[in-house]
Amino acid sequence: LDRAYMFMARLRIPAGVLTPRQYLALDRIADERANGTIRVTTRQTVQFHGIIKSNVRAALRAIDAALLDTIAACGDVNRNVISTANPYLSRAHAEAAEAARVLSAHFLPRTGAWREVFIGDERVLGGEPEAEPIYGATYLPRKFKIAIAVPPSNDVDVFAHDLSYIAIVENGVIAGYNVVVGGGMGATHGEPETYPRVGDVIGYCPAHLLVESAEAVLTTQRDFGDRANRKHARLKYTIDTHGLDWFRAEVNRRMSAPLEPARPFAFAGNHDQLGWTTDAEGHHHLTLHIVNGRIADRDDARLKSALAAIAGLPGFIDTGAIVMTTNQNIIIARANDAERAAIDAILAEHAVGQDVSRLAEGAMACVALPTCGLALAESERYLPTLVGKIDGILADHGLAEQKITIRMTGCPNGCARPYIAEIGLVGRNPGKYNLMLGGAADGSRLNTVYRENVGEAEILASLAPVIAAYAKDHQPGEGFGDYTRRAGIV
Ligand code: SRM
Ligand code: SF4
Repeated sequence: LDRAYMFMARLRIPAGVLTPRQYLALDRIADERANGTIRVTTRQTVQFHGIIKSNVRAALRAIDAALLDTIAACGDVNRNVISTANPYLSRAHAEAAEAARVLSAHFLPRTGAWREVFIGDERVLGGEPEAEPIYGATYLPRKFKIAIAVPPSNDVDVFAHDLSYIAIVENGVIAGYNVVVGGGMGATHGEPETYPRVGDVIGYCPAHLLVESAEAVLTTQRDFGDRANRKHARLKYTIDTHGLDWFRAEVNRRMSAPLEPARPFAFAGNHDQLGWTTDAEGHHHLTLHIVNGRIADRDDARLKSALAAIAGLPGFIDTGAIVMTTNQNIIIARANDAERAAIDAILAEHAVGQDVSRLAEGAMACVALPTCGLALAESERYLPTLVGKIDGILADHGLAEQKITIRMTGCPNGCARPYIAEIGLVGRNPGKYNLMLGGAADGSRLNTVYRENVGEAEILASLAPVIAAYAKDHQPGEGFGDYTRRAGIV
């Protein structure tokens, strides 16, 4: 007997956009080849869990048949390129999504190995290293992540990735981008030489130099990143080792024109705007809250069936879109008036409510147990319970309507970007977390450890007086994270 191997598959979906038919294909794969659920990730794509070994090839062939793939969704390469959600909102949003697709294609490994191994393409001998014009024979020292934001939304958390672009919109089009480098979340408990870091804005590049600038940053990391110690191999460490000025000069040296001084920008927050919105052309878009990204049918709400019914709506199936967000939500996009009414009816029929607390709206948890081999504590399965309890404290202090970002991970790798949340919870041991406070509401600042290795009772007991003090003393418009800093709580 062989061991009962089980796999996770993560798709590459730059900008997170699917046609309804592609979504329906994924819905079927979840049932036929995986554990019956679809998981929207913090990088705007989806994962399948519980694919048993004998189903792996069939699952990947079905993904390929839907004109999708899992290439470079993992590995020491450029990962799924994310952009501010909903390309249908404005021309600038569409341009940002297109830029994400262009970057994704530009940095896609040229090797045919994925198709040879999983899809059954004929093997081609030789030529592989030469076939990788950017990665060469040894690829990158570590994973590399790119994000694009269209202000005022910082839904993608531009300061958390190796390389980010902040769109500078002039007359409705993207004139260029501020370039942010050196963000990253991963750390290891007890190893202070590993740390989360927010990115630095190093300049501005006009839109036509987007790919060139990305290649300059990525190849600088390729050539100077630490290849001896994987825990020190991300771009953030390369920058801290050599210095930001050196890094900027090296990037400029690789470009046809140097980066210009950064342009002014302002972010309003990093949450998704839930609910219906209508664009200038009259199309409706519904941002649907998905609890920690898990699309499943439960006794109380049949979300998975509802989304499949919506994707299959006559008319919408050909002209609509399903868009993943980097807050683990889904946008049902491009509905006309009649489709909007039908979508509302389907959601009601399947008991999919949208009555979410303000705290739950800004909550994100990584997958963690039972599938993540690196998890030290629960996350996806536990955060909703904790949020419910913190909701009670907020309501006691008249703060039920207060927006607060709360994020939990089952280990310090930071997959739900917890180190920039206003309330961060990072797993230490079963049932125990580091409680972090002081992140900014727009994702621009790291939080700080407030209590170490604490369980639920202590988390609630620690938060209650801070919430009470915030209710009493905060200035008009002052966010929870900003208050905890000003009041000297962290
Ligand atoms: Fe992650 C590893 C899940 C976004 C930092 N991440 C993993 C693995 C594959 C565990 C493993 O290596 O064995 C997790 C799979 C769990 C499972 O059972 O599915 C996992 N990461 C996830 C997802 C699904 C979390 C989620 O709940 O949505 C996200 C999928 C992203 C995607 O679609 O591509 C996910 N991971 C992130 C992010 C956030 C982001 O990219 O915006 C981060 C922090 C940003 C960063 O990279 O600095 C992140 N994941 C890590 C790390 C730490 C990297 C580091 O620099 O130290 C690891 C571990 C590693 O690479 O060694 C990791
Ligand atoms: Fe797993 Fe840790 Fe990432 Fe959570 S943060 S999914 S526990 S690697």
